Amino acid sequence: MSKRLGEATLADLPDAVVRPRYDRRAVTTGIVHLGVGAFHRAHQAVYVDDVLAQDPHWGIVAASLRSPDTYDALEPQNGLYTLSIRSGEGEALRVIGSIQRVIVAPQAVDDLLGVMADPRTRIVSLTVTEKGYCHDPATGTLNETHPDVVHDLRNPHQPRSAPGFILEALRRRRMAGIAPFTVLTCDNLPSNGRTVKRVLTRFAELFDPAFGRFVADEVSCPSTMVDRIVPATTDEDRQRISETLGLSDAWPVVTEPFTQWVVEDRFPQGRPAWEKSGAQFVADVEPYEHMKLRLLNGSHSTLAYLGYLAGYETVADTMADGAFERLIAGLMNEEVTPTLHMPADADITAYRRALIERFKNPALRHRTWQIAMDGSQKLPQRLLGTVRDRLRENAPIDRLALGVAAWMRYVTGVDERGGVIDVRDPMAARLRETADRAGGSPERLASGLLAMREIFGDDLPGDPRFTGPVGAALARLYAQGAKRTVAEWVEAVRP
Ligand code: CS2
Repeated sequence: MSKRLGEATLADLPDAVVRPRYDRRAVTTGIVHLGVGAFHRAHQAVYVDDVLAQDPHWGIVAASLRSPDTYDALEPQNGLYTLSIRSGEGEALRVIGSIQRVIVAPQAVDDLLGVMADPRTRIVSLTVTEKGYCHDPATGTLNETHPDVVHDLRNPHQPRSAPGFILEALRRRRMAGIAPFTVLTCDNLPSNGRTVKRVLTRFAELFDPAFGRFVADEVSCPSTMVDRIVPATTDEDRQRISETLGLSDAWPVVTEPFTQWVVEDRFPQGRPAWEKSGAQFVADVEPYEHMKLRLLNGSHSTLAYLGYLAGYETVADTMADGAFERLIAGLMNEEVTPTLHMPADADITAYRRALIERFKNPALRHRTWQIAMDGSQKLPQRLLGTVRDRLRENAPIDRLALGVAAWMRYVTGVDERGGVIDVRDPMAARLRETADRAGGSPERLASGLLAMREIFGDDLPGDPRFTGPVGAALARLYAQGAKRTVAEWVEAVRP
């Protein structure tokens, strides 16, 4: 395949491929996005693409905070890339044009800060994953000893972290008398807007108390619930999509038909009319966020650890095992749903039913290994918050405990056949040391991991109603492996 997807070749696309219906040269930048991964490109960038024909002031300049990979792929394509929507029924392709330019932050700090400080930029949005907020996952407060925080406090004009970039850009705007942009976090954190505000305020305060007060009083950080399953793109996806396009696309993104975005409507500098592309604007996102983090992501992580240990490569493969499907249905219906307090118009039953089908989507090869990443940052909001709510009611937590135990078994770095697990986690080294010290004893492993307060907080490690079921589940996983444990667990806890 010789020709590349780009402005010059858009006209060569087959008719079935949807493409931008607006003049990209007329688009101006209104949004700077930090963390230009596959999720952003299959979610927010699509909502923006939908509105640019009516309102061209919201183009995106997207930054990678670390790797140049996305820049290398998209720059020769003028920022264009293909969105593939896949299900058992087939594949639909659409070229997205809302990303005007990609910046590799470490190589172009001033370029990025310049666009962030430009008065035309009214929103800075983020998908930097849980670990990108430099916070303590159990408490949601800034981790003041985080190496990037220490670095950025010493070198405020040359930041490395997402909060460091935001603060330096806000400082420059403030000096120039330009109103702050709205900070829009699109990561799966609990109360994500409030969390990012807390982190930014504390970080600013460490520079200067007056700056801390300015951030607290003047910077709007609406919370959002984002939902779309976007597995990492594979070489097979690249090849298949490029063949259909008749042009090569170095980095298409592949996703499911489902998409949801619930946003708090607090944008003092204005915002795109995203409601026209299906976003829901509400006064309080928290109930939706809880629903999504606990039902979807809690199930996802449980499936990822147990499924990986059982030898299943993808979520769909794991769900094809009936015992795993029953476990997840039971987790959602019996243990998670009673902790949710939803507005009357939200249909949890329909959401749960749709989730089971989404997890089973045979066309999405979502690897259990991918979801298993960064568990230390994910467990608190996905499983442990639910555990706390259940314990407050003295309600059983057997399935939640099995999920936590599976994470413990997984982070030992050795699978059930003695093979190595590539554990990716900012705390991987400590997790590994703890596992090594436990020397194969499930009791010692559980107590070593439970001592990590930044994950389990100060309450759970001392609560036998939590440590008991987790210890029992872990012992079972060691004794008989994940597959048999799940099969027996489903029978044992059947209501
Ligand atoms: C997944 C999420 O990788 C993960 O941890 O649970 O990325 C999940 O696919 C999205 O939150 C779905 O909206």
